[in-house]
Amino acid sequence: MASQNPIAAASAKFPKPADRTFQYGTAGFRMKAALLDSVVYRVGLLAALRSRKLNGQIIGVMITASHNPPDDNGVKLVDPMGEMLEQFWETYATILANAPSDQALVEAYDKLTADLKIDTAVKPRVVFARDTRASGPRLVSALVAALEASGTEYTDYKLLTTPQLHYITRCLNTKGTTYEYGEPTEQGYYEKTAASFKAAMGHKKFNGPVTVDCANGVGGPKLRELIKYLPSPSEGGLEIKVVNDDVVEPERLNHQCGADFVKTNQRAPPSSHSTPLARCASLDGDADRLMYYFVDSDNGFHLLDGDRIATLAALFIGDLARNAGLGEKLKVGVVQTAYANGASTSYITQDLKLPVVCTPTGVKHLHHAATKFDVGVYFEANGHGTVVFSDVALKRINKYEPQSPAQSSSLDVLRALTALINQTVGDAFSDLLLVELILAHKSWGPKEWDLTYTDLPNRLGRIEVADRNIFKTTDAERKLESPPGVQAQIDGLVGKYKNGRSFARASGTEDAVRVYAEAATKGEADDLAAKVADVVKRAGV
Ligand code: 16G
Ligand code: MG
Repeated sequence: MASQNPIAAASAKFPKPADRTFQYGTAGFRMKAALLDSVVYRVGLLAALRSRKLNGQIIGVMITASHNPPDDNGVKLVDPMGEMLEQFWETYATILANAPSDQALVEAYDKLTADLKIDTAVKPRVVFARDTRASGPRLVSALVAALEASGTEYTDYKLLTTPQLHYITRCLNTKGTTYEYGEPTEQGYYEKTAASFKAAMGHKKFNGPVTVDCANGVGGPKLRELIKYLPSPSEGGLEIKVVNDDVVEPERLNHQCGADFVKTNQRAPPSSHSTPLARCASLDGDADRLMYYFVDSDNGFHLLDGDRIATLAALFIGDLARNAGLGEKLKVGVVQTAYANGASTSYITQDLKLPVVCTPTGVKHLHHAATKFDVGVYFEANGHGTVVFSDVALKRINKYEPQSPAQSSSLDVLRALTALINQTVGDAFSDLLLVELILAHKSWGPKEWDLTYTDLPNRLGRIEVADRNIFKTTDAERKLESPPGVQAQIDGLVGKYKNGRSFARASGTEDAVRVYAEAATKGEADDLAAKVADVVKRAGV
């Protein structure tokens, strides 16, 4: 009898809304929180299957909707090394989420167990955390119901940033091995981050404070916690001013603040009263994205986005490797998406003389490509990203005997950075500290950073069409292969603009097609974007 099956019995408490089809998108399931209970329950089952399939390695589950409005929520899985869920399993997530009844769910679960040859004798293990959304605790109960019904051992890490959960997942799975990543606790995260920051800082001075807008999300209280572990300004440490850290009024989350607000509106949050040339940064709602910005002496706003963080990190790490005597032995490369400003790509290839790879949108694609380099710097323009060091690179960095005091000091900084930078996923905290260290080492303010190259004017548009799925891309989303003929029209338009570049792709998170265009002047970029949008509209009816 189905009702005696614990999975079916618990599922009955979290019925699937009949009229909905769910899809594991670019970063998990994300929608209005009211619709998510059945989805979270089923993701809990999938986490159990995934852990069993991987011989009881620990899987992470994060409940967050990142930069989305307070009424939304979402859920995503973290693989044992702290990476995003292996792509193939997204299909299984979608299958479980859409099983129309409790009985159909049990059948789908059993079928996956059989098809994937999962050993049911293995005890699954899962850890989970959530951001500050009001719906979080309710969704946690759906998750716990699934973990109990599937006989899973679990630990609730309560409130964490997304990158903290990725960190803890990797620590747990590497504990006691030669790849031990750190202490699998929130405190362990702060201690590791603070110790490596201090080591990388040396005796460098920070030129004034950095103000961090925490999007009124989980990043606020967690950043305040991290600060307790960092050297204080009176000890020569960095002064971090925390703003927009109200997590008591849930409706303030991501409202008129945060990384997405700044990137989309190309302006500071209205709450910001920054003085000229002061460094400002914004996190998103789960602290895995970072944006920098400043106003100049004429009150002009300057955004320093993910492309800027990537170029700054690549410049600094490339120099460090050379100065440490490891220039020939460490292949540094940069990974971007089609959204990267063309000027940043030219700067990396022509000035920094480093290779650039372009991948489709979404952290998992960039991360994967970055692991192919000894040192892979990857960032999306929207501020998601990190730097990953391969095992070979880590060995070389740790074993190398410096040949001079100058080599030795560069090597010390490089070693500290390998520990500071979160290797599992982009982490706004470690990215923030990395940027601050680089600026201090170079004695640069935001203006010097901004002057490394000049962005090409650009425009991003959003077009609603009847069915976005007809827009299929190739060449890392830079070209449309369907509908037929559309790419030729875009090419024809692009050819008419100096430094013109444009592409259209279906969003992975919203029901829309996005159009990006850049050109030599703002007017031309706007014009090109509008014309390409027209082509998309006509093709999409
Ligand atoms: C998700 C992705 C982000 C990507 C964005 C694109 C992760 C953790 N997040 O937020 O990397 O830039 O989707 O959204 O992978 P779009 O497909 O709607 O343009
Ligand atoms: Mg996020």
